[in-house]
Amino acid sequence: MKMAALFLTHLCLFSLADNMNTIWVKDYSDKYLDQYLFRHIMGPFNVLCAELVEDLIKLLCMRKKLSRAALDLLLVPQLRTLSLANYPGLVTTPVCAQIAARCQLLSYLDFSGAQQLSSKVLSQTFFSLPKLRSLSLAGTTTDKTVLRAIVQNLSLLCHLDISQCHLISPADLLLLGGGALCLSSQTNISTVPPLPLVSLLALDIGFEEQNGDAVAVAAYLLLTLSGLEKLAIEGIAQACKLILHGDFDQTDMFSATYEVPSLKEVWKQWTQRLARVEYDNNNKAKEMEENCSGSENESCFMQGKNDLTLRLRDVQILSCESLGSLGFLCPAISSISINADYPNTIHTDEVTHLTKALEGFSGQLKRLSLQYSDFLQNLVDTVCVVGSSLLSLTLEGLKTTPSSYSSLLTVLQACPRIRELSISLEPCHPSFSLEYPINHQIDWSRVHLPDLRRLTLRFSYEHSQMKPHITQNLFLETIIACLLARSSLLQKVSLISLPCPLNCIFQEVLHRADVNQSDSFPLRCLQHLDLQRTDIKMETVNNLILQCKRLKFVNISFCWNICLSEWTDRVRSGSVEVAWM
Ligand SMILES: *[C@@H]1O[C@H](CO)[C@@H](O)[C@H](O)[C@H]1NC(C)=O
Ligand SMILES: *[C@@H]1O[C@H](CO)[C@@H](O)[C@H](O)[C@H]1NC(C)=O
Ligand SMILES: *[C@@H]1O[C@H](CO)[C@@H](O)[C@H](O)[C@H]1NC(C)=O
Ligand SMILES: *[C@@H]1O[C@H](CO)[C@@H](O)[C@H](O)[C@H]1NC(C)=O
Ligand SMILES: *[C@@H]1O[C@H](CO)[C@@H](O)[C@H](O)[C@H]1NC(C)=O
Ligand SMILES: CC(=O)N[C@H]1CO[C@H](CO)[C@@H](O)[C@@H]1O
Repeated sequence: MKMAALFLTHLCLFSLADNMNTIWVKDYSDKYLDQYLFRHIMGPFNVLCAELVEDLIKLLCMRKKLSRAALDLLLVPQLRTLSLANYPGLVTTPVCAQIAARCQLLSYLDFSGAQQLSSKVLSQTFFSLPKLRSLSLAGTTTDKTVLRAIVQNLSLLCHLDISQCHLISPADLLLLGGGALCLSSQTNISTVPPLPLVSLLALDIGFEEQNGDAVAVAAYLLLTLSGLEKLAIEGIAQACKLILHGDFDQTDMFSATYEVPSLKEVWKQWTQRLARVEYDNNNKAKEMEENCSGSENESCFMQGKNDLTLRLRDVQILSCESLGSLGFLCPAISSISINADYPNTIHTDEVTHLTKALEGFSGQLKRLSLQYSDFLQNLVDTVCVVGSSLLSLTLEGLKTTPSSYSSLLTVLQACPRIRELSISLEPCHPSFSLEYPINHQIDWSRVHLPDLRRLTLRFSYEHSQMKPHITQNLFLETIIACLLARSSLLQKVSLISLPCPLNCIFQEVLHRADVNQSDSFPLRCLQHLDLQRTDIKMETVNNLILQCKRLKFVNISFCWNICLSEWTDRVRSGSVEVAWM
């Protein structure tokens, strides 16, 4: 009964979304939209519960049907979450005024990409949203004044994303520490506590390179925002090294320039806080300082047991330097994302350094994400040192040669517990025409990832090309077949623009399913299937729809073997949505 009610609610939402612009909003947009600007509207949506309005907005966003008029009617007082990330164009000054006036219960707000708002409008919006806990302003005109308004007004804020805000300099981030990071002469925020941030994403900010500043800022933030678990800023690992070594003097110039307390002072307060929390006597921290200050020797701290630690779990870093210090100061690290393409992160011949540095995280790392525009085979050792504990692996930008897929096999075998695997590759350059010989000694039964739930293999393609250059590639084909047939918990599969035939792989997997019983059917948990730009045929898609009972969505856009009439005549089964263009 509950299921039925749930289903009915969904149907109603779908219907509302479908008819939003032709029925629900029509009267309002015809008569009022451009003539008046209402602060408050009592409309049909005011009586719905918050979750329903939130679901409706999400649905309209997903279907790209959210209009200005619809938004006017949907900004109701009960809203608690609002994401306009896909609609930067809708986020205008009047819309902000409406949000500030009407939606004061909001705890989650996403304005990513809303470039047309001035920083003044942004700041004023936050005056009336005191309940915000999560805020994304990525890619907006957020500047110092906005940060100040955030610190002064959003005292509950736990999650802040200000990535790609080019008007913020690294030093501006010190504002997030509130009064703790300003000397009393800087009146306004001297009494404000630091934000209770759990996650802060602030990569790609500022225009100029101020590398020295970034490390100092990272050190200040690490010692002040003590609740941080997820952090993406420049210089994290180097800051950990600075803290561990007690090289506080290095930042004296910085603290004088920006009029902040000395890092040593901030460090003292941090150790005292920790001491208060964790020990009855704070002698230990003081003694540690006396014993270790000025020492160039990391092991001094290591001897003092690893008591002084940070809570960071999840970091995005731009440098492979000092990863050892990161691991030592932050023993809970379980997720690392590295952009090796960023200038100076690593050089091709230095992948071995990265591998060595990651060795320190062996057995504890659950997620690894690497952006690396070089050959897949270079990264095999790197993944292997942390593979045994990984639950999620993302590799992006890799180049391939015919022999790369044997490396891919090694990578997969090194990660037996993986649940999410996402790999973006560049196809082999056509000049590598030689087929890489399959070694008959390979024991394919060892390609077994029983916990895999999400699989993405995405090859890049030229937009000028209608279809990728397809060649037989037994190695890659066998790997895909093994994953599809043996990872029976797969829920989401994206195989995009593959450079090898795919249709026959699915046929084969389905064929096996016919033979065996449905409870061992390979794709029985599959819900989402994305096969853009592959050679899949409609007959195979129809069979998948009939056999995969949980399937909800299939994308077969730009699949050149499928024509409009086949798509129109597709089998209807349950509520499977099939996207085609
Ligand atoms: C202090 O706040 C006032 C208004 O609240 C503002 O005009 C002024 O610029 C602020 N001063 C500093 C140093 O930020
Ligand atoms: C600091 O040094 C003294 C004397 O060398 C030693 O007794 C003490 O245990 C050290 N304290 C810490 C926390 O390492
Ligand atoms: C660091 O300290 C340890 C123990 O006090 C010592 O054995 C080691 O030689 C020192 N290393 C350096 C580089 O000073
Ligand atoms: C069908 O299942 C049986 C036992 O579960 C297995 O031995 C056999 O290889 C399967 N057939 C195919 C084609 O996978
Ligand atoms: C399906 O794939 C096409 C082609 O890339 C894409 O433009 C479209 O947004 C996708 N459809 C859905 C509903 O995700
Ligand atoms: C309630 C509250 O603290 N409001 C503050 C919001 O921020 C502005 C300026 O940034 C302050 O002037 C308000 O006092």
